Amino acid sequence: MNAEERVKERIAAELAGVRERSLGLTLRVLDGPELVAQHSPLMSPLVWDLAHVGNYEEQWLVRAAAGQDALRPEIDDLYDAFEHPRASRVTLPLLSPSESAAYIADVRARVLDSLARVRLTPDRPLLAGGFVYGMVIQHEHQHDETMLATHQLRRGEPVLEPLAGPEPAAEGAAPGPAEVLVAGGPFVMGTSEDPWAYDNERPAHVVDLPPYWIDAAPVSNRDYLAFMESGGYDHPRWWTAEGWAWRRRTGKRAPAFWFREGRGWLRRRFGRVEPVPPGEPVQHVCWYEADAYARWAGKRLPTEAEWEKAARFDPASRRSLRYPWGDADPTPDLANLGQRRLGPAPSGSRPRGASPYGCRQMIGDVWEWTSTDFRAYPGFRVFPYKEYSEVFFGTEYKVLRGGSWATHPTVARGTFRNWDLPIRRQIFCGFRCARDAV
Ligand code: AVJ
Ligand code: FE
Repeated sequence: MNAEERVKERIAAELAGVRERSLGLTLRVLDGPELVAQHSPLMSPLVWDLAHVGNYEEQWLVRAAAGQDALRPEIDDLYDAFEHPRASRVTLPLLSPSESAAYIADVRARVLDSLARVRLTPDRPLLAGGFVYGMVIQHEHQHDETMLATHQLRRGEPVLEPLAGPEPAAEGAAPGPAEVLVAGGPFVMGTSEDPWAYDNERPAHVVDLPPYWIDAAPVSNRDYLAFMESGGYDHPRWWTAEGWAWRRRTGKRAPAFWFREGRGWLRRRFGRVEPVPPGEPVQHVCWYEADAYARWAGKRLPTEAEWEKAARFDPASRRSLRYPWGDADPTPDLANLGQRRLGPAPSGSRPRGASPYGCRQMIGDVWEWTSTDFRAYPGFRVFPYKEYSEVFFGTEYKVLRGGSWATHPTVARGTFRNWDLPIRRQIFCGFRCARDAV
């Protein structure tokens, strides 16, 4: 088998895998009314996500990659994320669940049929290394993570089961330093080589940083409760002006999905109510809350560059690795990814997956807020369309790094950049802190 055939084999396997995942979040677990319902104004009806990933696949793999005619051009507008805000999608004449299932299967059959004939050669940048197929696979996995956030917001009986059993005891928190020191100096940020990297991760460029300390693990519920119990939500001194305005406007006093019972805290997760586990990384806090916690702790959020250097720079070889542990693909003992469990592992888990500096859980478990606005790297070029990244560049969105327990290994890597508004809490986000080394 030559290199092109190997890439095609991987593409076919990944297309099948991501579709299984999408069906397991929709048609296999919920009935029609639940699929078309709006579970939260923050989210699309699940049936919108399902047909949207099919329409995206039609546009990029049937039309652009294979050069075939459009199947259903008249529905492009319905599934255009820029035409209709999430809150209004429930009012559109969307395909029904069964029509959506038939449509995405129809698209998929054409994609598999044409994949055999498409040439993944370097003379067409869209196809080189299978890029556009990787883009469509990553797109569907990202929507699967979005659908998991919809499931988390949904009220009603639980329908999701973890793919793997409970976290094995041996993988639980191991003692390690609370913070690690990253020496000052340059490192290579981003990538020019990764064939499936998005335009916003490119190009590789040198960033020189002063020395800093960064937490070896994500902030836990125990840590966050200490902030809450010391009046963290009551004192404007820990909050930026915007953050305090958010705090006052919303009346929030705890992470999303937490509620008080007696003297303790419970949380609702995928329809199950349970005591808040102290050792788990805190999830469902917005950027303002993360930033306030960090100030209260005498620290700050890491910049995006600090996060990436701590995650993937190897001071011994002076190289930036693909992942904290090296260049090998993620496995369950290295990172908690891919919805294998329906939540993060205890803070401090998986020492084998640590970065050369000793930071654990940089990949998987929770998305980590950074202090940095989502902007283009120097030398950025739109590829292949400006609505993926470029239209979001500016000061509105904050960068999150590392992926969560819900992120698929094909999406999680040391250079991947996520972004969201600083008020958002429904995504699977947490944070770790940093501070200057003086
Ligand atoms: C990169 C997760 C912010 O969900 O808005 C999905 C990914 N882009 N469809 C998003 C995406 C187009 C994007 N994020
Ligand atoms: Fe999308």
